[in-house]
Amino acid sequence: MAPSTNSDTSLDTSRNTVLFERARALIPGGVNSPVRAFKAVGGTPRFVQRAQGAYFWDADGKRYIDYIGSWGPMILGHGHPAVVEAVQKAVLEGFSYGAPTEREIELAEEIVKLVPSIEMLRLVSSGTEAGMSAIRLARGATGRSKIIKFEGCYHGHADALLVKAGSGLATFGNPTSAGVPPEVVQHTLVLEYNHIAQLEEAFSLHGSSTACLIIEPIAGNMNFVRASVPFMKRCRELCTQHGVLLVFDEVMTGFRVALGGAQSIYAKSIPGFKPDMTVLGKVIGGGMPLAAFGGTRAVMEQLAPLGPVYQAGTLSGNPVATACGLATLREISKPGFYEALGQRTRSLTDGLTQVATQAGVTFCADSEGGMFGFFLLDKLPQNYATVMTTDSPAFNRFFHAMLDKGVYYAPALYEAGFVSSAHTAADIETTVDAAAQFFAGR
Ligand code: KE4
Repeated sequence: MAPSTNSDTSLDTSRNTVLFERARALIPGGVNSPVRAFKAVGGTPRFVQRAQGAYFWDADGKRYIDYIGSWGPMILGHGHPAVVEAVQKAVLEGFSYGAPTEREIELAEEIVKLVPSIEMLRLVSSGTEAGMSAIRLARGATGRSKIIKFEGCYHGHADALLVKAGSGLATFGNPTSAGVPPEVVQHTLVLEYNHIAQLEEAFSLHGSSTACLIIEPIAGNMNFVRASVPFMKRCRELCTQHGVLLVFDEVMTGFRVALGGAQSIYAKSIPGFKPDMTVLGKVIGGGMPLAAFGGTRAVMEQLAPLGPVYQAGTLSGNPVATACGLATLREISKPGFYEALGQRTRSLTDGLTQVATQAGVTFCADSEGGMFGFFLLDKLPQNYATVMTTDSPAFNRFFHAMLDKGVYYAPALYEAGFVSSAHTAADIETTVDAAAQFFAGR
């Protein structure tokens, strides 16, 4: 199939283009997850040939500094020796058994030790599966149907969660996807992130019939938006008052922003703060398909085979994935890991902010642990609507300029970025210099 022309209409013979054409013939959009298609930023996705440390090489052999890291899992960088060794050993013992293993217990023990709000947990294979199961469990445990989520937060693609805000205050949502019947989302209430008055009104209207409130505590699906402490405190108070389960979706923030996740950060400002359930993914699998949901014993024991809430999975607790996850958790638990990672990430956001400001570019950024976000806005946004006021053509120009210079950011202005322990000070300097060149010449 002849390669398509690239943006400057010259014949683009890059192998990425050839592969993209081949992929699009057989896989919808040429990708197995939509955001990878570069639809938001335009251009040709880079097909990864291999990755090591902070880098990957595309199908043309070009090296990129990788600030996606598989959308969060690769907190140690690609191919960490201890993780590779653990996976190599595990595969020689077998790929999958469909039967319990000691390593699932070891991983559960590690997670429970690091996340005190989790007394029991169930391992699954994706964040979507974990979020979907947590919602079902919340509904089963409370006997209630309604759920509350927030605009701009993404919790995977389970039907009940593919919802956009309805028109007006505290109304129930409309599907964001074809194929989701309105009756499936009729119980999902979508509120504005960080809007305390709206939250209070929603609870006054629906608190007694709501099973759970699910939230990304630092919303990485709005690039990087923190829930304010007063807002999070109010979420906890209202959930407690109305018997609603507070579900923390830490698929992205778990073990990424801190060893104890975002909940450990809120617990520093809100004495005794704990969610009732936590959804985990990404980092706990170290790059292999593994996620989890956990919470209090009383809630988790409602799950089959103990209780009436059904949930299952052929590859749940997969022995190779648990080996990968366990090796990852052991590395990130080492003293000083997050202090060093946080400083490295902050050096990136501070450097980018400095060169943008020097060039007179409207720019702001924020970071926590190994997760960061930046905005072509004059101040950090507090909700989705503000994030989406960003000048997307300007973002796209920045994205492609950096891509051309071998710096790989998320191909969408509403996605977060990630720094690994493999990123060096030199990598950060190279990145900041590339941004400075773009800002100077924009
Ligand atoms: P997965 O089903 O993709 O493993 O996890 C769903 C999910 C749940 N909760 C949060 C907070 C998430 O960020 C995600 C998935 N994140 C996206 C990136 N924003 C994964 C990338 C993709 O969809 O390809």
